[in-house]
Amino acid sequence: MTTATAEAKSNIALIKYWGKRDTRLNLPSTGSLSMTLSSLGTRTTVTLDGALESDELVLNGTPATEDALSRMSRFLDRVRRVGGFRERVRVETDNNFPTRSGLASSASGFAALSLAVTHAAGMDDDPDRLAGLARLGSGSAPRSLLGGLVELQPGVAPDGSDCLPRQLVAPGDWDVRLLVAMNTPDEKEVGSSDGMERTRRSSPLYEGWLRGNRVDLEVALKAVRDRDFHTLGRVTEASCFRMHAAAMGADPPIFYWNPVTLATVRLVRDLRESGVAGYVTIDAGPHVKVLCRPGDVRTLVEAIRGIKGIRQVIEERPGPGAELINASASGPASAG
Ligand code: 2P0
Repeated sequence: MTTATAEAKSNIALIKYWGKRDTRLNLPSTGSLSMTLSSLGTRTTVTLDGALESDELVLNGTPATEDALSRMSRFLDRVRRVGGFRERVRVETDNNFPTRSGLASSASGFAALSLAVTHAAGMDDDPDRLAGLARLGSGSAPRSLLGGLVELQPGVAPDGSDCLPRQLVAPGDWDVRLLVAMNTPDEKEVGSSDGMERTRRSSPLYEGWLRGNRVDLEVALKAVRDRDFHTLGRVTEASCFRMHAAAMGADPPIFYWNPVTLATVRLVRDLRESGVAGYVTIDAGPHVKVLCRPGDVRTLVEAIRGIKGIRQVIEERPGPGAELINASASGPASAG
């Protein structure tokens, strides 16, 4: 048996990924730009066990649903093929935030799992290969492998070999904050993969979203290079609203917002008019994340906490990339 534990933080896209150019290889149609978080994340322990007949998944101390297990097992089958091993895998994973609620649990989950399982299987630690594997699990997972601000290019290669994450700013090199305003512990109704596929197939706004994204990403990359906070904030909001507009244009339409989401958006806009610079982004769930600078954190947090329906506001800063916590072996993983 060999075991390894890895930790990965969640990431939030400022320039969103929404739609795939290849669904089998999970390749994005658009580039994206994200911030890896400092506290919300996943810790995963993987054990390769020759005595197991099937993969096992324990999520936050409870055996996972059939759906979650089969998604993970399909992913592990691909890792087994690449890594040339046969053992079934026991996976124990803990998220320190609600799963499937639009807080990027699949990004941190598949980043941590990829790192842990490749290590437990004794595969080489080539970062590009690791990113490729993580992407097969979840399109946003390669971004969680790196810390700070990260770009993920869609690439053009049919095999996805040029779809790789790149660190733009290391944690600590630009002190921006992201306030995560949680308003419900409920799971989202439409998962990201289904939502983006439905948008691609049925929303007449999808083409416009793709065109807008290319421009938004260029603007955002320059803003990051120039450390131009306001331009980054404005384009962050634009990317978010364009993504959601494209999703709302799908058939049937996809709404991730609830009334508290909209109340939070309006509050942040009103505060901005009075000189408090926060910019919102929203993922495939109802929570609002607010990009801001350190000096505006207190005012924003106090104001957001005053909104009826807000349960918790978590302050995040650019955080670390995925890390191996420990690994041990009681015999080599057999090559298959
Ligand atoms: C993002 N999201 O860029 C976008 C914005 C949600 C909204 O990436 O199908 O779980 O596994 O590639 O990575 C969430 O989608 O979807 C996501 P798959 P994933 O963060």
